[in-house]
Amino acid sequence: MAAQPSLCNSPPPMESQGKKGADPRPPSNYTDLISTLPLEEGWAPICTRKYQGFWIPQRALPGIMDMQQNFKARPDDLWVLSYPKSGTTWLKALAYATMTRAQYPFDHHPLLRRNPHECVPFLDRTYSLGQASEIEAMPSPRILNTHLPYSILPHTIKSLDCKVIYVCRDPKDVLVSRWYFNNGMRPQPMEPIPFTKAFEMFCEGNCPYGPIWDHVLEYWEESQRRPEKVLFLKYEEILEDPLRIVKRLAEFMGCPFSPEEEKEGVVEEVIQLCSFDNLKSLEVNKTGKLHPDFVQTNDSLFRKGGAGDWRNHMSPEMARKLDRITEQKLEGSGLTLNGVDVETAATNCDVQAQA
Ligand code: PAP
Repeated sequence: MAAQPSLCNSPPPMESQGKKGADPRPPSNYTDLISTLPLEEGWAPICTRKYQGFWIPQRALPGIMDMQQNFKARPDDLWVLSYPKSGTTWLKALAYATMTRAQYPFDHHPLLRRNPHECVPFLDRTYSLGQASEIEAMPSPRILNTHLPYSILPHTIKSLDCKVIYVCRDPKDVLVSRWYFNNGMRPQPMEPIPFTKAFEMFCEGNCPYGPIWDHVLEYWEESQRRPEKVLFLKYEEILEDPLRIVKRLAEFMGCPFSPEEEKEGVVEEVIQLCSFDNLKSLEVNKTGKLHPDFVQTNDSLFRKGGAGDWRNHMSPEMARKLDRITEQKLEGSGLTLNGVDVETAATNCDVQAQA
């Protein structure tokens, strides 16, 4: 369904591998299999292939297949997992700041000099770049990240019962965030994807790592089965009550805040360090890049923040349609996802990311 010329073989965008000549490459023996998988180009320059039920970015697939076969989990690995554009960057920062709070003073913290994605590696990319050895060299306990759905995770993560923190977000805001991010990747003279086209593709489940509902449901069901191992969070609840969530996060990670820490305001310090405004204002997040070949600078990860920006892009009918699909897909699961609902949105202002 590509209306644009194919970009599948063009230089790599942010969600795909770099092309630096010196980078070791992942094994190419998956290429034949990948070429047989259904192809989707509507989100160009990200081209996706339907792999084990999900639209996975084509450039990431060799690395992901390599990871599925060869990744060696450790029992104390902590996984930060998400559907893209659901709050990954924020959760990485919060988990990393929580885990390392005794190691670094807050005014000299690595998060002040490094983007959260550098502190918590995104394995889909690391493996695509052929840099798995960097992950193997990390000291324990490691905090690691992937956008893979539960069913596609390397099996050692499951067999070793690793802890998982998953964050989800209102699909309407995920779509808007994805749309901006994707448009930022489109080289001149490509026009932005018309929002109505992005909306239709998203509603059909066609979006990188989608369908979103299947992704979220897999982790939701796992969190119901094994709550001590899978912590399921919503972006909107972190916005609403960051103090409660960060304390919960620390307990889950096995490093609860002591009464003294609470009295000294350490939880608030973690929240402040990882806040949207703080991270967005840092030089590394204004001008830095995660890889020299990426089109975007890190500021594309800190666009607007908050809940409800969908109102500025969707008609109430479109929002109702997407809400209805979400409700149908999640029916019977006990999970709801519609952060700021259509009726409330008509009267309230945005819930901004001021945590
Ligand atoms: P990724 O999947 O590419 O890693 P991810 O971090 O999941 O992206 O999502 C980006 C969204 O999180 C952006 O939302 P927006 O487009 O609606 O603005 C970004 O602004 C938001 N975000 C990033 N950091 C924070 C933060 N510290 N607090 C709140 N929201 C944040």
